[in-house]
Amino acid sequence: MQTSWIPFIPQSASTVSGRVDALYFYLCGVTVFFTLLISGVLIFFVVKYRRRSPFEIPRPIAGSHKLETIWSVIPFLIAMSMFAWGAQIYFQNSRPPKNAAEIYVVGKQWMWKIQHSTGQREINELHVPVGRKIKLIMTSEDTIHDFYIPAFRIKEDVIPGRYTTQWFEATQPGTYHLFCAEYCGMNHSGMIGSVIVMQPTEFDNWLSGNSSQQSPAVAGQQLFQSLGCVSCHGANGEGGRGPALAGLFGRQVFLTNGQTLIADEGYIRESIENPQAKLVSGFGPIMPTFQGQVSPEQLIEIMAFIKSLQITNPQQTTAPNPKAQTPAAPSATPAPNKQ
Ligand code: HEC
Ligand SMILES: [Cu+2]
Repeated sequence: MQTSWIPFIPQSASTVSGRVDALYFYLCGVTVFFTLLISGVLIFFVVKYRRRSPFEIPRPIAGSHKLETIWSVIPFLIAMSMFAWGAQIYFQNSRPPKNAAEIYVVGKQWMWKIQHSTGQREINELHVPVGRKIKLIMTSEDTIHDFYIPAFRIKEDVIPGRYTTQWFEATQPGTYHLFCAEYCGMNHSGMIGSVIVMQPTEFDNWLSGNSSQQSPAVAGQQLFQSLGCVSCHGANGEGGRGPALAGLFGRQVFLTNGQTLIADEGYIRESIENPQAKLVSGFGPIMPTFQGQVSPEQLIEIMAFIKSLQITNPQQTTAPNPKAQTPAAPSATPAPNKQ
């Protein structure tokens, strides 16, 4: 593992890490500047206004509106510059680009389980190509964990019963630290791993090296049948007693209570575990709950199947790595049925 030329600062190896560092140096610069300024002025005044005779009475100070305005407005502007700069990086970091390749992460005491969209699985290791946008969709099987890659300057909580995402684009091949950054029990300190950034061609070879594995979308399709979802949603998610699921992901959903929302991972999970919570307009509360019947990893597979039912979207076909995309063609037809 390489380190950076500045002590204590991890190597910088993603497209956002330079921006995070710039903000960090700005904060340090402001802090150092004012520390020196204030202590310098303090020492200067101590000497200049020292008491020279025991009977000396200083001139009373009436106050100055001009000075007070200056020392309020300047710090305010500096604080706002920190806020605006930080918010900008935060927004950029928290909105994964649409064409990013998806990788699923499940945290568990005390390991990271990772699955690529081709079905390739790994534990405590994350292989990614250099120069491609990667979106991590993360959940936990037990307690709260936190997926932290210092060299990429990204860090996000991984929460049971919820999906959180983060994204990055690695800029340099190499091996980097992966940590759990949320105390999660006895072996928390052992919940570490490595991120291996490879050249795209090398990565593609690695990814296809174990092609016997089933992709999450295909496994999800089998669950969709064995759990009986097909009886209401149709074998290809075309709908029936339940709403059509093709094209659901990212689409607007109208609810019985008049509200609308965009179907994301969290909504789909809730629809499966607690279907009565948000009823789709035009349908009754007939869907049974599947809470406790599907593991977090199976939920991810069902989700991958529902996503593979997307209606053709031109942006998907221009994704940099068709292999890392959903195995089923991004169209209204389902993943190839293996049975
Ligand atoms: C008894 C019929 C039935 C079964 C079985 C069933 N569903 Fe549903 N499902 C419905 C109905 C009706 C709705 C709409 C009302 C609601 O939101 O609960 C729905 C809603 C949904 C939604 C939200 C759809 C939208 O347009 O927002 C998802 C996702 C979903 N179901 C997935 C599943 C999955 C996955 C399974 C199998 C594990 C399953 N369903 C099993 C009837 C069913
Ligand atoms: Cu942990």
